[in-house]
Amino acid sequence: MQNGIHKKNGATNGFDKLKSKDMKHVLFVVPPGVPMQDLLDPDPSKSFGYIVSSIPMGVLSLGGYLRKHSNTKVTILDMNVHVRDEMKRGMDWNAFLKECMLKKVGKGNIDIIGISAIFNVNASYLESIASVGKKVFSGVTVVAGGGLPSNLPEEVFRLGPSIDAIAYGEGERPLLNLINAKDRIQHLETETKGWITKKSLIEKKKPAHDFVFDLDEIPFKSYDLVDFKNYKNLTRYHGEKNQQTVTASLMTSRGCPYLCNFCSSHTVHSRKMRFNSPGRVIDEVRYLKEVHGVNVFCIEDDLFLVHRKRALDIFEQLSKENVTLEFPNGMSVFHMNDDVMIDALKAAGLKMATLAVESGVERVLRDVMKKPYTDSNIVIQVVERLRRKNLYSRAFFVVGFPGETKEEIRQTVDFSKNTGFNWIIISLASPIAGSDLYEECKQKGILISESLEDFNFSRANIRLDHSSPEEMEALRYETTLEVNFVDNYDLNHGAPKQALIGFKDAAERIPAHAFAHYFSAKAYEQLGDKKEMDISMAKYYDSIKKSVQWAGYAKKFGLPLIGVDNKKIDTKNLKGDGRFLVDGAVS
Ligand code: B12
Ligand code: SF4
Repeated sequence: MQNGIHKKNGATNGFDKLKSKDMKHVLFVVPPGVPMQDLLDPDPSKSFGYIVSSIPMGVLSLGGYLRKHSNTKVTILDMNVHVRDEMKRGMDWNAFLKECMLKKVGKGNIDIIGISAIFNVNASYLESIASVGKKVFSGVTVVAGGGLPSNLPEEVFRLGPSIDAIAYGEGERPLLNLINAKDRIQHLETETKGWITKKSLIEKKKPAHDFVFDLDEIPFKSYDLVDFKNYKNLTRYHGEKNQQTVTASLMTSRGCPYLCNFCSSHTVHSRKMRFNSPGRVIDEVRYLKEVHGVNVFCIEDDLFLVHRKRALDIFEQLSKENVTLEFPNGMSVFHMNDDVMIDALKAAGLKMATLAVESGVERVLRDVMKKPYTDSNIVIQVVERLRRKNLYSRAFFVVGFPGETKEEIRQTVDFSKNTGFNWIIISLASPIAGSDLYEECKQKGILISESLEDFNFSRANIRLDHSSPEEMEALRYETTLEVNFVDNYDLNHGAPKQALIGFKDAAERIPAHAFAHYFSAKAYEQLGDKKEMDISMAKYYDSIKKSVQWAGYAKKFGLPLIGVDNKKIDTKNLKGDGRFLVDGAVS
């Protein structure tokens, strides 16, 4: 089977053996997903060392495509992994980057460096990658692709003057044409399909997407170029987390026809959907299982469930594969409000359903977010169905949009408390470049910061007429504490083991998380485990003794205060744990 799969999809190893003097070499660099200012900040509560990363599917797809259709060697340098595992505080970024490039590439030169910038926070690394790359590899062409450069080309060239060109949208075909070009710079200057250059911007040439319409034409991603051990999940949400799991992300379709105002996906993948055939999806699953030992699959499609027949077909085949299935970036609730779909999902390996609920208010869903569903009863019914099938539900919410009233935000918070989700993740509306929300905020002049690094789902970056940024950040943080810990659904309904999943995860990621320890103790108490209960309580008391922040939250929510002076505890000006704030996915 393994060889069959290899041959069928042109995957992979054999191509590097085609060494010849004409062989080209492309180095893809994935910048860290944390702002550089946090990376270099000596404060350990910043997100350094706390990087959530998953297999970089974009560059793996490009790598597979180039290797199939051209005589190209591909190397991938994911700086998330190197920063997390090798960088020490105080290190010089450029020197570290250079060392990583040299180590990764070894002997030989590079023809093209491709920077993959799918997130706004990648902005601060662009110039260093381009300029260090140009110093290290003579005559190299540096291009950048992904959502950030596709949406903000002028800004990207301003921040990264050493970048030669920007790939607009999906990069498979544009990059293949570039690698095959006799004169790369001339090709970039003349080709607008898929490319943007400084010259084309000055000449106001409109770039055009260059999509692969039949997704089955793209071979399996070049998985052999990454080490799956480096992507052992850092959260329980993005891949099940335990020693035995090996996780891979899957993208089985591209594009989404909907118009959600906070979303930028269409600017890269378009609103016209394209799908891998079910057979091809299962082939890739089997390949990953057999060759890389993958047993947890994170489906990252924008809208996997939209094509019901295809989805059910894939689930049916997956049910024979004995794998765990996750949808970390949210499932469309309105496509799963029936037991047939939920049974199929469960049989395919779903244990935790992640629901893209976004708001509990119909007017906000319809008029503000432009969501494709507006009936909150659907959410209530789906949660009920999931519960009946013993499936865990966690829900995504977003608040803080222009046009959403304070009362509507309160209603969404109440909805998140009262619907019976096992866990919630609440984000602040963040105007990502390329989204309608970004355009609206720019037009109304209500962006608090124009710095791309401040486009973060836990930091308020939209000026609202009813609440200050600090109030919004506090509301987000405190709602998270209240719903997930103080009023935890499982703890209140006699399911302490299930409650511990979330508490332990939070405690592991943020060792000083007083609430995680206190409510773990409550769960152990229900389980009759006195020893673990005492350990957790001791950690709780230690945390509130050492941290005025946690003591403040403990007082605010009426948790016991021993070893601290109650009168001195300030319950105002609480800021939360830095890391808790940075990573929207934490709790
Ligand atoms: C998987 C994923 C993640 C993973 C990381 C993925 C990784 N390691 O690469 C994790 C979980 C870490 C993640 C986190 C977040 N994500 Co996310 N994520 C995705 C998701 C679902 C899939 C990305 C993907 O692999 N796509 C499949 C591949 C094939 O497409 P691609 O990556 O876009 O690559 C293609 C092109 O961009 C281009 N390209 C890319 N790189 C390059 C390089 C070169 C040289 C060239 C030529 C072309 C090129 O060609 C590729 C092939 O066609 C997208 C949604 C989407 N539809 O893409 C959101 C998306 C990228 N995420 C988004 C958001 C908002 C976030 C979070 C802020 C969420 C949160 N609340 O915390 C965080 C931010 C993380 C951070 N560090 O800042 C937004 C965009 C954000 C932005 N522009 O800043 C997206 C678009 C979702 C959306 N609907 O708006 N995410
Ligand atoms: S948020 Fe999801 S459903 Fe809405 S437009 Fe984006 S990808 Fe589509």
